[in-house]
Amino acid sequence: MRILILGGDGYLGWPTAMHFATRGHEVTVYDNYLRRRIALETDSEPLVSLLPLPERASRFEAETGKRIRVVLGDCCNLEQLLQTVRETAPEVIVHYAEQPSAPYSMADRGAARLTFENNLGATFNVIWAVLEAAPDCHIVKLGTMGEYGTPNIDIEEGWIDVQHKGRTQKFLYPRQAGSLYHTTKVLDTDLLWFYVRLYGLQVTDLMQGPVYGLSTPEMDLHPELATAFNYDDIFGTVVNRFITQAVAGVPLTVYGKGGQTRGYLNIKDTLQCIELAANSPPGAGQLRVLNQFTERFSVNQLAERVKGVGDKMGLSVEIRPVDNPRKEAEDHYYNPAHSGLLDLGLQPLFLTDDVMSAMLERVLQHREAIDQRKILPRVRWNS
Ligand code: USQ
Repeated sequence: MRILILGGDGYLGWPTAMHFATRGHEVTVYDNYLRRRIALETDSEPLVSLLPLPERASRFEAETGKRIRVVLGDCCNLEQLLQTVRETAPEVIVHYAEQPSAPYSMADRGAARLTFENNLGATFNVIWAVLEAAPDCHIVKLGTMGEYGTPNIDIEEGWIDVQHKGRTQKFLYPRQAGSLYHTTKVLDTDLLWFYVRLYGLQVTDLMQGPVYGLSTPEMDLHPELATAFNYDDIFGTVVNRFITQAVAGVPLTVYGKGGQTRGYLNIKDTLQCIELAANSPPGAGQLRVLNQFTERFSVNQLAERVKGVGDKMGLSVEIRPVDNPRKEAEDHYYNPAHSGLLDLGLQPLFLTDDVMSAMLERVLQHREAIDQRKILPRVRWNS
């Protein structure tokens, strides 16, 4: 397949590009380094610094003989994006090109505006680039489980049948996100659904939970092929943060009561999910929504498990709850469906003790690079 990966420099974008290129697909990555710029501005650089994309692609070619074409461009520039879509004639576009940090989106007015304009502007332009230059292309879009929030009823996979006064209609499942970032993803979904309904686009919208991990077969080929592994409060997701905190000897930062439950997945499973979605397009005029996670646990359960494995490795891990910087339910019902990707063939890789100890070992190799000033929360939701 000809695959265009928007946001191909990111935590998920770069491993996705290598994954598809290794399997013989024709891969182009497109990125404007927005995440790198925000990381610099907010003092949130990843654990190991990254080569520029063209140099990473050269390293990948040297290791595998496979080529990844790199275009440095901005999805918010429609002409630039259109040109790339015309040149690459993609059969699949994987759209990751969004500001992905909930805390950043809540930092101040400037960060909120950037998140809003970038995320909605990018999705709008992706839609129009496809309509004008590749109308049969399948858009695989990264949404988030956070679109649903934490309702007090079961979460379905994208859609729900509503019965009202004796009649029934299928609607998008109600969404109520807990940050502006998550809300931009809600708005993306509505925008995509509009263009699917009225213009016949084909879209898979993946509601993904927090991802963890720093190893894929391709990343493991050479240190210069690593992805952006963040442990700071801005870009670091909770599993990656707790693993790094355990290594640094910093008490694990459970926010509030720690009953917050989410659906998690290994970065290797993200790659499986994207590939499964790309291999089975939903068809013109279809919006397919899949809930993308493999297991769920609360923040407290996660902290206890990291402590258990860390202690066995001699790290003596402490857990110290901190005042929750976010506005979120700390004790809630959470029962989301997630059978769609399993039906497509997903073989989950769970967060076992072995997986955690491999992550701890890997982060231990970079212990000296951990900057403890990046760990405690620096953004409060209501400030
Ligand atoms: N949390 C802690 N301590 C920490 C960090 C986080 O208790 O040190 C808690 C948070 O309060 C939250 C939960 O852990 O309840 C998950 O937080 P997170 O930072 O791992 O995830 P989140 O901010 O929701 O965002 C991440 C990605 C985002 C993706 C989302 C999926 O950054 O791009 O969309 O996970 S989901 O959470 O399902 O919406």
